[in-house]
Amino acid sequence: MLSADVIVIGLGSMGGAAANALAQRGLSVLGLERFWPSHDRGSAHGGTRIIRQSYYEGVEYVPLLLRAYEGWRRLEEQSEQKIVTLTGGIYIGDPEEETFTGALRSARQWNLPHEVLSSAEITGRFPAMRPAESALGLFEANAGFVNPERTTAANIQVATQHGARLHFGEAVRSWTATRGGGVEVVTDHGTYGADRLVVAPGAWSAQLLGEVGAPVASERQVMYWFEPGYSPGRPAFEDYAVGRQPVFIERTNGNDQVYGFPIADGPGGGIKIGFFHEERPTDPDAIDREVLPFEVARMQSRALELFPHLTGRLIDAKTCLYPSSPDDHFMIGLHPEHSQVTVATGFGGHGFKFVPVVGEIAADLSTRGRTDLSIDLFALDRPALQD
Ligand code: PYC
Repeated sequence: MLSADVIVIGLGSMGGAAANALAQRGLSVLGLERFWPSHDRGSAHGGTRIIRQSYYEGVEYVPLLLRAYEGWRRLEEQSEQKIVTLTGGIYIGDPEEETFTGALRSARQWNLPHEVLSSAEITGRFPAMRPAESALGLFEANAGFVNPERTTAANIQVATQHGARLHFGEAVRSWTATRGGGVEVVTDHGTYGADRLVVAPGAWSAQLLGEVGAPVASERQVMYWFEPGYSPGRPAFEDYAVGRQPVFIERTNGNDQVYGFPIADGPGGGIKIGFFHEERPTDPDAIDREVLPFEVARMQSRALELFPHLTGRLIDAKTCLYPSSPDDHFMIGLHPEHSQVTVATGFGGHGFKFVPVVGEIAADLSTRGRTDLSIDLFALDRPALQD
């Protein structure tokens, strides 16, 4: 039976980072992934994912984000890949709405560079957007996006350079904690043994983590790319593109929260936009990947509320899966019954920007049983996960 110090289940965003961090600490790592490297079946594709620091979801995330930014730089250096693009970020909401107020709270508490802009100032500076008159925006220059496919490829590359054995196209059927304090993992192709296990199964959490994974909903989400309608007197291509248009999150007048990105691939490209939550739990093995006309129409009419000239054609629409916890906070910790097993899941739609620091935390937990980074918010036994 092939054995290793640590087996990592799932080599997408978080599992790939964990395998990389563990291999760099000198452990023998076996990674198991049901799909191919940098696949588009889960939650780590679509060309762009937001990174930002002023975090309306909770001030507790900020120190982890500062650490993650260091990790992004290191990953770029080690893989010799360009992964990060800082083009600024703006979080727009009504003056009392959490998208804005939460971002402001975290920026103030952690002294993060930021500017508060009125609706007119937002349009003056970023002409493609015309938010509701009452809206306020927090702009941070230090935000932008990372490329998810390159991130996953970079983690795989660096992990392999440090000796990790990574198997693709090999689905895990089950794992068990063994009497001697190790683990045994059964796949389509064989049985493997290790002292420790990291389980980072994303949308497959319910299948691979039993009761611990049960609170994680695998949500079907759609990412859309719309071409602007260009004509004299309207915003030009440059106004929608990287360099001028920031990444954005917006919710005003009680509408559904959206997030999105500037045109990142040159003229002919589109603004990428999606709803934060669509509340469509699905079986990850049976997800409906067809995007229907009514879905496109709903998204385009919502997008027009913020980008009044986003009237061009739909360039593309792709589905992905968000492994979401009930309170939208991550789930990271040692398995409650098997301390040799580290669990990392529940990253929803907002976890990708934390990839390097989650790899570090998973490696800490797996090698030392604890981490010095603050992860109390992600406890596996918190009340929000209990029902
Ligand atoms: O940046 O947090 C984020 C995000 C949420 C949904 C998509 N991106």
